[in-house]
Amino acid sequence: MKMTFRWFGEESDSVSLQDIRQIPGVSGVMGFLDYKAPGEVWTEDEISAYMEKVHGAGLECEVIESVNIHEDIKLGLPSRDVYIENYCATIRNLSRFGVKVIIYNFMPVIDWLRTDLARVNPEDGSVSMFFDNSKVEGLSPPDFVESMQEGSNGFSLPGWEPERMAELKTTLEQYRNISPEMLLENFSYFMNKIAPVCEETGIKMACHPDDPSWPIFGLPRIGYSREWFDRMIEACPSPCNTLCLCTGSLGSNRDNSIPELIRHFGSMGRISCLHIRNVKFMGDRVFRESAHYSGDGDLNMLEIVRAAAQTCPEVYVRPDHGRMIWGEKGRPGYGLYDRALGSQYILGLWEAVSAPC
Ligand code: DNO
Repeated sequence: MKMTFRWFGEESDSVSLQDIRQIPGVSGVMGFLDYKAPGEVWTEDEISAYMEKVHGAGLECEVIESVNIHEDIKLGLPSRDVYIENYCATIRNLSRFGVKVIIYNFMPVIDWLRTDLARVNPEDGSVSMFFDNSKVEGLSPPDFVESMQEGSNGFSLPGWEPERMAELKTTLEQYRNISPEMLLENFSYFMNKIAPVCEETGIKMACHPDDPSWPIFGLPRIGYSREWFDRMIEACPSPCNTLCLCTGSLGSNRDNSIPELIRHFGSMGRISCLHIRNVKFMGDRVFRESAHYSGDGDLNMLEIVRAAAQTCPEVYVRPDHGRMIWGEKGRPGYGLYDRALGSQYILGLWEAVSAPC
């Protein structure tokens, strides 16, 4: 297992590489070029500049999160072939700099979604992200964006960037006739086209689940259950077709047992990355993102870590979304303190479950 930390780059992160380097047991970052639009080639010069900084700080960058998929690929439009070619060029370029895994998602239009980015937890004054499904029911994404912008204190969610939002109405229209089955076919087309390049370069693709893990806004979704992920793997059996199993995303749906999912896909060799975070349910499809500690949320971290240590011991891990604590201000979910605490908790569990009896 390698413990890593997400890093958005110097201009876009309140956390520095040195901060990350000082967290015990964290050996690298899950890296990102935040200025690249979906569909663009990541050039060698751009990757090299980013890697120089990370390596200069004494950290590794073997995982990239994310190289986002152009909407035309998900929609299966004829123009997808150009974007798939670009994707292949990016895979080749990243592999030249020691990247081993690329995380991505196949969610139409939006990435992860919360209805409150900064909800104060009354019992201790910490601040969590929060989701209440009744707040999105009956809303369309444009209504939702408007309500988020009002309440987001200037923060934006990844996937909700202004350029994407400008195209939103047209994109939504294009998805009207796309069923989940068609989305799966478009996934299969994409994955089977890039698989030879992944195999030649040794790169694994790691699909991030839908978050929250059920269909929303009437958009088709295929990444939220064991059944769908089984079908995604069947659609492209190449060993490069793997998952970034996010405990908080899949755990938002109470039908998913996270330790069971890890054992299932881990023993098939299909988990390259784990995002570990906890959720606390406050009703059906209502939850807040809690501290990583099992006692603070509804997921059993000991069983999660045990399942991972037993079935995918080589996995890349990062502590996912933390709360804002100790007065910290940062990107929602991506402050330093709570995630650093989470990393130590996960490392402790990992050490304990791996110790010989
Ligand atoms: C949320 C993240 C996601 C993830 C993408 C992968 O905090 O885990 O935004 O990076 O879905 O493409």
